[in-house]
Amino acid sequence: MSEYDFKEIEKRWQQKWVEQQTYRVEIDHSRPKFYVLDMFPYPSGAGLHVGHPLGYIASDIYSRFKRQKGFNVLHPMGYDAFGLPAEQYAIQTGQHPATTTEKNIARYREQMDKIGFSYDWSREIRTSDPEYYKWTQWAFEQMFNHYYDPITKQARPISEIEHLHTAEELMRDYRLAYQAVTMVNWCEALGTVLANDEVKDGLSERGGYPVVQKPMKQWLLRVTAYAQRLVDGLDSLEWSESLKEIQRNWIGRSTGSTMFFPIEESDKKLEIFTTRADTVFGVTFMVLAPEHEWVTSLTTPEQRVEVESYREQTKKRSERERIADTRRVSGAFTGSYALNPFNGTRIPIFISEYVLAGYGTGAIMAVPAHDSRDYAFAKHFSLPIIPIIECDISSESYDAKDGKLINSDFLNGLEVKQAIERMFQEIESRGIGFKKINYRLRDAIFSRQRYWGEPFPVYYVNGEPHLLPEDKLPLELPPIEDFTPTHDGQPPLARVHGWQFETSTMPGFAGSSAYYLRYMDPHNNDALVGHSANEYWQNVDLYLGGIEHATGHLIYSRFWNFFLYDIGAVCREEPFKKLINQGMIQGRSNFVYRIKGTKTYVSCGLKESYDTQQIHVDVNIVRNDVLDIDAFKAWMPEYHDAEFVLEDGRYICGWAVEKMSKSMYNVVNPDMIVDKFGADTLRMYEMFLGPLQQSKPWDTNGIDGVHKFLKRLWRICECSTDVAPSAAELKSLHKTIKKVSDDIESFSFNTAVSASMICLNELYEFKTTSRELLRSLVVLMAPFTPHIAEELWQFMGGQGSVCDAPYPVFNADYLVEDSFEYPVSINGKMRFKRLFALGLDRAEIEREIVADAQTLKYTQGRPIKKIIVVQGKIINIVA
Ligand code: ANZ
Repeated sequence: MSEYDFKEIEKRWQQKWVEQQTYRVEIDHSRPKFYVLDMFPYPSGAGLHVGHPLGYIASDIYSRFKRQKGFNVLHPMGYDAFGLPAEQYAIQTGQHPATTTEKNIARYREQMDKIGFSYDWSREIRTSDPEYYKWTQWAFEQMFNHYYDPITKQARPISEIEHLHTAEELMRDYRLAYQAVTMVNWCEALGTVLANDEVKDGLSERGGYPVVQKPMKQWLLRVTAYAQRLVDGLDSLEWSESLKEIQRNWIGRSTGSTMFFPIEESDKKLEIFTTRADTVFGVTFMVLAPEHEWVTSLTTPEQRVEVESYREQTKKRSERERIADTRRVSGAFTGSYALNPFNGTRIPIFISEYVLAGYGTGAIMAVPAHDSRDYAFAKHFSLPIIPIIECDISSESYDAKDGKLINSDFLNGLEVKQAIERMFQEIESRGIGFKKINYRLRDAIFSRQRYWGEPFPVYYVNGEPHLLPEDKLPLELPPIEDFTPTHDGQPPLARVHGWQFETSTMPGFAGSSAYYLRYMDPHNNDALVGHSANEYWQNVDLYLGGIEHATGHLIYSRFWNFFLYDIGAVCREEPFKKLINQGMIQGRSNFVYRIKGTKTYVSCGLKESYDTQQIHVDVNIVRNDVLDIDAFKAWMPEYHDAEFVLEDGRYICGWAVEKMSKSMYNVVNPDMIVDKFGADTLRMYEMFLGPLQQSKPWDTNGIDGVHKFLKRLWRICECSTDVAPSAAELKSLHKTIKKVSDDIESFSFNTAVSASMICLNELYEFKTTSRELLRSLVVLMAPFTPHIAEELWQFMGGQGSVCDAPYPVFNADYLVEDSFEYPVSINGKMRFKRLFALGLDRAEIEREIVADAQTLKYTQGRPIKKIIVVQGKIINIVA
């Protein structure tokens, strides 16, 4: 063997893996399956930076580890290829999104290939591929043709109830994919609907154009039907408690009452939702959402102008802004009154934006004494505030749910919790309302007025939607040239001559909702996933991805999968058993310091003596915070004739941890690291950076250490011989086997790497040459550094690929200690330590310790009065 030539080795093994189809997996009933999935990437134009592969490396290590442990591991990869950025880019440049997506995918693939992942690429999927989105369209059609039966708590064919309802009712209340008029953020200038986070203060984030709330017909998915199952299912999942809590809050289950308040001089009754029915004697006004459908009929002629102008104003604000803004108090009086159903008190009815149209019934009974928003409103409009719990409300409301009730007729004297229970009965027995469970979760808007997404397999006859028959799927996205909306605000597909289908397309989450299933059986023409493939692979055992998907993707895909489960298309209800969120890799930026108004740059340690300006410098021309001066001069024309004030002959840069981004010149490209140090070093180093689940800065400074480790591994294996391992060597190895495998199981990859390093150091101290031992070490390293492991495995006579070398089995016997380092205490003071074999008897230990030079030193020649030896624990000497 020779030098560790990582370039040659990595290239050769990557080729071999392809030729030998090392990572291809098939159903194999003789082995247990294990499914490891990465959240597939959206292939953006910028390519991967070192932060992206962090999760991929971790899941790759886990996959390889499981494979060595005897599992049949499914570890696929693909692309979330539809989406907005490609379309925005198309609008700007005229390049078709299909073309740019293709290009970006090729770049991603090239970058990933260099890192040595064990993906089975024969299973690759792309959401924009008609063969794939056929199944997205198919699922949509199934949802259209099913409803949720609350009795059996599952989806049922719509045909079962079709004869009981009108087409409108089926659409409004039953179909799981349905059309409805909803409020959208409409931007006239851009001619499009915007997502909530694309709107800031009533203006579009891009361009700053006015955005108004506008009712528009949209496709929706009835996710709310599954709200309870989405909550309940969480208990069975191995997800972090914090992630589960995010989902619980998002679903927002709350138990309360629906109550009806008669309207004065009318036979109508206003329906409200409250979680505090016990406060009904403290109601001093009612509030409707400005969009509530009764606003017009309740508004008296005198109030019309005020109410209409208020409604006009609120149209400008998105719901999110309305929730976020708790300080601003505004509203308008409708002129009408409701009557308290318990005591007949007249209650004025207002409208205000703090009541949201989409939650509960869009109407509330306001109790200013015990709700802070109601309190602020009452103060603003000088409305009465009646406490119904003993408390002080002189400066703020008392919102807590405890205390004794007052001013409340038959509830007086009860504790709040008792009063709430009592009210559930009272409301029902008096026919005023009923107990009701509400969810904050909303049905998901499923259409976008855009081009680059799945077309809906829907055509219209007299405005009625009809489905394209299943055997005609996929309905392919037609090619177009102009990606902007039409002048009357229609989506781009409206421009396509002869296009007779729905013109909006499906949103980003459509294609990612069931992709994990397709990997099980990617080439099946008859089903999203065939029965036998699904029975074998079941669901994802380990899912790795970013926490930013906690609500969107991870709610939608659970919903989608629950539905497929209900209709018998899949065998598992939950898609992702265990989920790990990897932390973010932040950038570590570097700075140079320019003396203001000059071309002179001062090294960091000297900058205080000058009036300087801090400037970002490309981290790729800095090494261990030392600037490569020539590279700096060549970096940009303005630095060409730069001059420097150095420290010890070097220019030291300042640094800070910031988001990894192009504008801060702190983006580190994995290709560059692979080029310089090799993929194995990159893989190991990314894991070494710190705990997987925590965010941490990328810091290329430490990479040499890891690279050196691999060189030493190389060298020690190079000199391997046939000798049998010693007990000490075996102990070091087995300690490491235990540590590394336990750490991988608990996703503590950084400590696994350190343990391997410690082991190698020990083996160097032992001057180990045992091939048998080193082979085990190489197998242990293989998940982290597969290329060098393959090479060394072969070199040391291993059979087949190291990927299939069985994982070394930990043997505790090697760890049994045969000696003990005794603490020696003299006259009650711990003085030194001394090693004795554990088999040694007390008399022998006494004899040796008395003669020990250290003992003589600490007793200063005084006679020894007593020696107490506690075997395996301590030696006490009195002198
Ligand atoms: C009377 C009351 C008295 C309320 C009181 C609270 C405290 P959660 O837990 O989030 O479900 N509410 C109902 N619908 C609303 C809507 N569309 N927009 C804004 N607020 C709405 O909260 C339910 C409570 O939020 C309900 O109980 C209602 O105010 C308000 F001392 O009714 B409560």
